[in-house]
Amino acid sequence: MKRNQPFVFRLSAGFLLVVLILSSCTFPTANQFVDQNLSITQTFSAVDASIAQTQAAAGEEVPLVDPVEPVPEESESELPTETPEPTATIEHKVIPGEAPAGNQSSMTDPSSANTAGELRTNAGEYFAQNLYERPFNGDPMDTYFPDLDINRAVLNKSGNWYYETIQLTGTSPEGDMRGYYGLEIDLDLDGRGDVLILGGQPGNDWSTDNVRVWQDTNNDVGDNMILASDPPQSGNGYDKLVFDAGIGDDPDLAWVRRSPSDQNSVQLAFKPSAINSDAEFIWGAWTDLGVTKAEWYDYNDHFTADEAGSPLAELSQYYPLKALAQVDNTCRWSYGFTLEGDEPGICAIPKTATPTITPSPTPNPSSLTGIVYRDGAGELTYNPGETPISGANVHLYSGSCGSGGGEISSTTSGSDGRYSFGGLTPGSYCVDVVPAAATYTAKTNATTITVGEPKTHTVNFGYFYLG
Ligand SMILES: [Ca+2]
Ligand SMILES: [Ca+2]
Ligand SMILES: [Ca+2]
Ligand SMILES: [Ca+2]
Repeated sequence: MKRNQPFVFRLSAGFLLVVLILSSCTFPTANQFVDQNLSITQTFSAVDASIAQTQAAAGEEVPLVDPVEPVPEESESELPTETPEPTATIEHKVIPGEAPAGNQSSMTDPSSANTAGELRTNAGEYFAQNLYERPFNGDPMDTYFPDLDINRAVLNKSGNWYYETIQLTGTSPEGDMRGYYGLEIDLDLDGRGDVLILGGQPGNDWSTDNVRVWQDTNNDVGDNMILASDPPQSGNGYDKLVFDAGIGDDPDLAWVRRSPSDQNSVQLAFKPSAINSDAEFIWGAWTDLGVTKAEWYDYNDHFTADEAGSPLAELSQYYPLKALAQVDNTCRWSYGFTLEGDEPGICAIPKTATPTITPSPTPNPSSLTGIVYRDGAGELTYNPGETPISGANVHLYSGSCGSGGGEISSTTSGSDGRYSFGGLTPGSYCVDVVPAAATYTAKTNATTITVGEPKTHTVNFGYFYLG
């Protein structure tokens, strides 16, 4: 960051953005990650070149660049001490806190650790739909990058920060996290990413070093066919770099670190303003240490399947990995709203993800049974041994007795006097019986039953003095 100081404050924020837009949107390539200072130098070399081009093209002075102090690149690191200026420091006003526990939005991703020895992946790779599982070097795929292999990604919001936690399979052999880590956000849910946030080579403390935020200003991420591969790329992908290692309108916009509680996890923090304070969006996690070019998103629009190669040994004619390697991403999930299932690029919605809130109808509907009998004792209570009446007509009505509900069903008692109705869903019913021979002095009245939890209801119908 120190090397940034003289540069930043010879520019206004507004002019800086112009420069950033005009300059390359790439982030340091795989070979540069080992030297963050080198990558920063190169970034600003590119910006300086853009300044010169802008001046030449416009044929005018750019007053916000100090014309009397052209600074040789090799002396930039000494400038803060040699020419201290009141504004010559990126002053962070706020720093993210602890990522909250919880799981406001998350997705899982396959680990390729188990098949790495066979130089292949076996899940999570679908080039045609912009879904990658490529935590390997390109051909011959003999180096596996556990620190690029996403297992899970979680997004939570707490206070004025979004926190993304990416759980990787492991670290580098040296214990480092070598890649760029972050997420792509689709604000208008059209399957085209709108914001890309990536933070590289995180250390143990929150830092804006190597953290960049891009926007797509002309909605061409995804090219002609959203998410689907359609090279050659005709658009410019993420074309506007709005935050670069603390440089931008807000020096505190986005941060990265390793998780203090899990050595295999990386955390990003960003302000809602990075995503237009949109509270409902679709997002997906990324790791990248290969192509690392924001303007080439979606990668399956930039590369053909043949150029990109494939990690699917024996399953793909394009095996092994070629130009598109050392990258992993997840399917996409919603934040702040419930997916309907037809949104572009989302993870498959498991059936258990949409629990039904209707407690009924019950899986095993209730039933109603009973015996029609000749009540020898006359108390209208069935006693074993009393004479069953067969051929009696038993009627079932909706609603409680006397409510005027219509007849639902009817049946006839069997030779043992028994009847039954099945398939009763919760509610009230009225059951009544008319014997085949209708001479009696007393009978069990029509009876209301209330069906709730699945069970077998019993109503017996006795007749006293059936003659
Ligand atoms: Ca993975
Ligand atoms: Ca979009
Ligand atoms: Ca496309
Ligand atoms: Ca674009």
